[in-house]
Amino acid sequence: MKHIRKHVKPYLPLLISSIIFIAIQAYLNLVLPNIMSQIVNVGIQDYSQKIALASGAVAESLKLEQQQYIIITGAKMLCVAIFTGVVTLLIQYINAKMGTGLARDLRNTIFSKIESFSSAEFDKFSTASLITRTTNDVQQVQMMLTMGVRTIVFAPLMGIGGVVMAMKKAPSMAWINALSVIMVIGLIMIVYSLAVPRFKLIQTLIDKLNLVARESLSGLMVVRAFSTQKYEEERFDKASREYKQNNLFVNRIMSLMGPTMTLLQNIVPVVIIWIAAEKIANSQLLVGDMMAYIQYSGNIMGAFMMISGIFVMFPRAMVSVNRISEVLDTENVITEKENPVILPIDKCEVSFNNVSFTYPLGEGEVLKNISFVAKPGQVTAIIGSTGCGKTSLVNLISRFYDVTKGSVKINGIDVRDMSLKNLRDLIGYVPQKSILLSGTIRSNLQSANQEATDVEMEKACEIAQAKEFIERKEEKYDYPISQGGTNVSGGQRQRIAIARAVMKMSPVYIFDDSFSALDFSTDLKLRKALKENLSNATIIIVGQRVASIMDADQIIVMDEGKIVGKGTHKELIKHCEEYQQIAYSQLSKEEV
Ligand code: TTP
Ligand code: MG
Repeated sequence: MKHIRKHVKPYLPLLISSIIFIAIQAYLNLVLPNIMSQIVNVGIQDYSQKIALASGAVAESLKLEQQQYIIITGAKMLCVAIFTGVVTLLIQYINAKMGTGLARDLRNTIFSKIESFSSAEFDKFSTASLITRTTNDVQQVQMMLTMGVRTIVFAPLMGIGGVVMAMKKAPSMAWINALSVIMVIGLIMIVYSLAVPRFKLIQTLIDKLNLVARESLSGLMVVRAFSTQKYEEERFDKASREYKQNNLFVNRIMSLMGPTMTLLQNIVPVVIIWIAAEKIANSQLLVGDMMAYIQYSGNIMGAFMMISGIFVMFPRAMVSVNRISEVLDTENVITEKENPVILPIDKCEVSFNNVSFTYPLGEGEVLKNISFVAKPGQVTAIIGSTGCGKTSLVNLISRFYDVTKGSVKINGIDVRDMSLKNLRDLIGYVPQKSILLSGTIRSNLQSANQEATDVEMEKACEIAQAKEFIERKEEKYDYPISQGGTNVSGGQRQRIAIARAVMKMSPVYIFDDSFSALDFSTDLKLRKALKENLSNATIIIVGQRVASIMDADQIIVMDEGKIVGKGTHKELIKHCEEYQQIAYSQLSKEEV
């Protein structure tokens, strides 16, 4: 709740003015029946009696007076009604402004919080759930605020005011109101107990629906290739059916309320007229008062009805509030020290010192006792079978995760002591799965370095062997890139991602299996260009192909999370069994 409170704060003036207008609206609503009863009691009943008793000219002037009275009082009613309309409009306007504004702020806060998440936090929430939390859950909160404020202020005023006014008009009929209120409360309680338990369920079902839809849409190609449309359809159908059933249940119950209330609202006036008729005949009650009484009893029931709406909405919104708080309260695992060290963007030596690592949600150590030094001006290659922990290892340098034991240091400074921005400024990183953002080639490249000139950009693309295919395109650097970069080939995507990293002109480069989609000759040209142009940089290359790493200054051979060999190609081929196996499976005797 504290997050919501914090977000409401800027809207306090709006909130207060909304409350004031709502109070005015309630007051006007209470005044109206009273004026109406005057028309009937005085304007019709009193004057008619007087006119009946008078005669001739007196009667004529009384008739005129009666007409005037009715017109003036009617005009009063009209004014009140128009004023009520204006006030209602104002309330709607203020509430809409407040609600949408608050929702926007809240969404922004959640979004920036999510942006600060590291992989560890992303593992905790699913992407689908994060999306629902930023959209649907915020919407629930927005609804609660706008409707809630209205109800919390308006309904009690209306209810209490209605009771007071009704008691004034006809105290002897109070039991009718009491009875109708009891019936309304009973109805609310039944609906409440049936519907509320489903709300939490509905919110999780939206997550699930979102997840299934996202998965089968983003993996559409795979679904088609394996002809699993039917399976996916059934999966979606199941999720959607479950959602539908619960929603239907809740809505059916809720929609029962409408007709039942209408029934009550129509029965009560009949009862009132029935009882009042006798009192009127006995001159214990005025007709106008009875009419006002009917309206007040309607107001009282309406107030309870509104409160019931809140009772239903509130638990639902609370579920959403909690889901939002869960995101906002998540403590980032990767945090900065108070006075972080800032290293100059200069030569960097990366060292692993007895590093062990376990994934936050995983079991068992993925990396065990890793120690090595990657020196500036050198290429350090990491090779090993799939799943041996290469990606996990390089991810520790950029602090996508933190080490469990040991330390990763840059120029002797623990990466955990550095400012995150500084750390990441030092590193040009090409992930194993190259991801481009929607936009153009230019916007993707510039995301790494806003200040880079066109010449620098072209140079980076030349190094990454991307220049040629980019310049063959009609739009060149303004070639549009679709979401995820799916409209360029895998190899092209990799090369744009490499160019993007090179654009940073950072002292450390990490290429996680980044040449896998390139043919041998491009691979060779690219590595040569890297060596020539980034001669001072610390380059760490994760690779699968011996051919592409055999000329590295240092090769680290990994197996099941451990380092099993370290050295140059020549040394390893002599002494390291695992390396020999990999090398002989890929190269001919002469090549080795
Ligand atoms: P990786 O570090 O991804 O292994 P790798 O990069 O050597 O493999 P590849 O050549 O295929 O790219 O994974 C090592 C282990 O860590 C593996 O058992 C899976 C596990 N793991 C997680 O539990 N969570 C993760 O986010 C990742 C990336 C890996
Ligand atoms: Mg990997």
